[in-house]
Order: sequence, then C-alpha cells, then structure tokens
Amino acid sequence: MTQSPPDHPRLLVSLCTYNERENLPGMIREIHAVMPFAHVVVVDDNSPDGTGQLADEIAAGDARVRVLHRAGKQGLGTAILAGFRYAIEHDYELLINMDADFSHHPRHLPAMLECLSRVDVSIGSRYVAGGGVVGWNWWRHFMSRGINWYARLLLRLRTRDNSGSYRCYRVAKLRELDLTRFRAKGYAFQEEVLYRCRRIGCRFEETPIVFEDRRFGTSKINKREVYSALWVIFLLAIDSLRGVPVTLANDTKV
Ligand SMILES: Nc1nc2c(ncn2[C@@H]2O[C@H](COP(=O)(O)OP(=O)(O)OP(=O)(O)O)[C@@H](O)[C@H]2O)c(=O)[nH]1
Ligand SMILES: [Mg+2]
Repeated sequence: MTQSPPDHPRLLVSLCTYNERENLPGMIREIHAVMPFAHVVVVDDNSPDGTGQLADEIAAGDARVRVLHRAGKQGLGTAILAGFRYAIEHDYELLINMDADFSHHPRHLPAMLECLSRVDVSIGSRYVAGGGVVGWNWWRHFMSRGINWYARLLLRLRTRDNSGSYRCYRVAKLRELDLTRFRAKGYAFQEEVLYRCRRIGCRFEETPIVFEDRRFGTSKINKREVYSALWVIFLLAIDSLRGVPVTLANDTKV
C-alpha cells in the first residue's frame, strides 16, 4: 500500500457496502479528490449486486484501496467493527467511517479531520448549527429525532447526533476498547460506540454535515433494525444503571 506523505496523518476511510454498486466508484473518486493521501477500505458483505467484485476491480488499479469480503450480510455494526480492526492492525492514526451512498458527502472530510486536532472523536452531525438533512419525509425526521432523544436520555450522551455513522476516530482510542464486547450487530452500534468511548474518557466534537438522501439504491433499514436498536440501547442503559464496567482491550475495567 502507498504511504501517506509525512505531513499527513495515516488516514483510513472505511466504506461499508451492501448493494452499493452504483454509488461506490463515485464515492471513492470523490474521497480521493478531497484527500488524495487517504487509504480506503471497502467492507462488503457479499452484495448480490456485485459491489464486492467491483471494489476488487477498483483496488486492482489503485494501491490506496483495499477490500474486505465477508460471507454474507452480518449487519452494519459488525462491518464497521471490521474497519476498526483493520485500522488497528495496519497501524493507522485516524479512521473515518462513512456511508457509501452519498448521504455522507466527501466534501465534509476536511472539517471532520481538522476537528481531531482538538478531540478524539469527530461526529458528523445533522443536529448542530450548519448541519441538516435534505430529502426526508416527516416520518424519517421523526424517527431520527426520536432515536437520538432516546439515546441521549438513556445513555447520558451530551452530543446531539448519536445515530449517524459519519465519524472520525483517533485509532489509539479504538485500540483501548475491547471490540469483542459490543452488543450491537446493527444500527445501534453508532450509539454504543459513543457510550463506550465516553466511558473511557474520549472527548467528542460535532462537525456540521448536511445529510442528503441516497443517490442510488435502497435503504437497508427496516422495522426489525429499529426495534433491535431500541432494545440494545435499553440493555446498555441497564448495564450502566447496574454499574457494569466497560472492559478494555487490556482487560482492565472502567
Ligand atoms: N457491509 C455491510 N454494509 C451495510 C450493511 N447494512 C448497511 N450497510 C451499508 O451501510 C451504509 C448505511 O446503510 P443505509 O441502508 O444507507 O442506511 P442509512 O443510511 O442509515 O439509511 P438510508 O438513509 O435510508 O439510506 C450503506 O453504505 C450500506 O450499504 C451490512 O449489513 N453490511
Ligand atoms: Mg444511507
């Protein structure tokens, strides 16, 4: 893999994909237009539309791109965790995760990265000044606001956008976490990682982003994902109330 120039951090961008064939090439192109030094890892769950093979073809022509193939759809949370592990094992300094459907636009990358000069986790946020959402109906707004209100209350998070996956993490902090302990397999992963990061003393800052509805393809969120997310957040809140410690990678508890 090509090395980052010395004046840039060792930065990995993870793109989790399930049927994102139409979006993926443009996403990688636009990420590199903004940050040519970034390495990209695509985590594909054997997408029936051939996203994984397409990612292999892109990687064959671009040493900055890598692909992780998983056997089948295992959930967004576990896919992001695979990106965390890749960043740790390959000694990256910073990891940015983003959706591969253009809802998370690469134009926000410089601001996301700049934020890491002050904190440990930069949260791409729709719910701070300058952020927003384009193209949702009232039901999507209601669901997103509702889950954020619920997670803030139950997990005592102070940040306003806890359900989005556009984030930049300091890899040294991810290294501290025991990644085998995560409860969430799906969308509640976003709230759970903030909960665990808060418990190990991470500093957060929200970077405004404008979330746009996906360019191509269909959403993978369904009712089951929503109920499962509510349940996992509830279980984490019970852990917290019972004083269950968070276990770190070195087996200490906080
Ligand atoms: N590898 C992998 N990627 C997934 C899985 N589920 C979702 N993704 C990807 O995760 C990203 C977010 O999924 P979306 O279905 O767009 O969910 P969303 O952005 O929260 O919802 P929409 O706004 O409705 O699109 C996309 O890049 C998906 O392709 C999964 O089980 N495995
Ligand atoms: Mg999406």
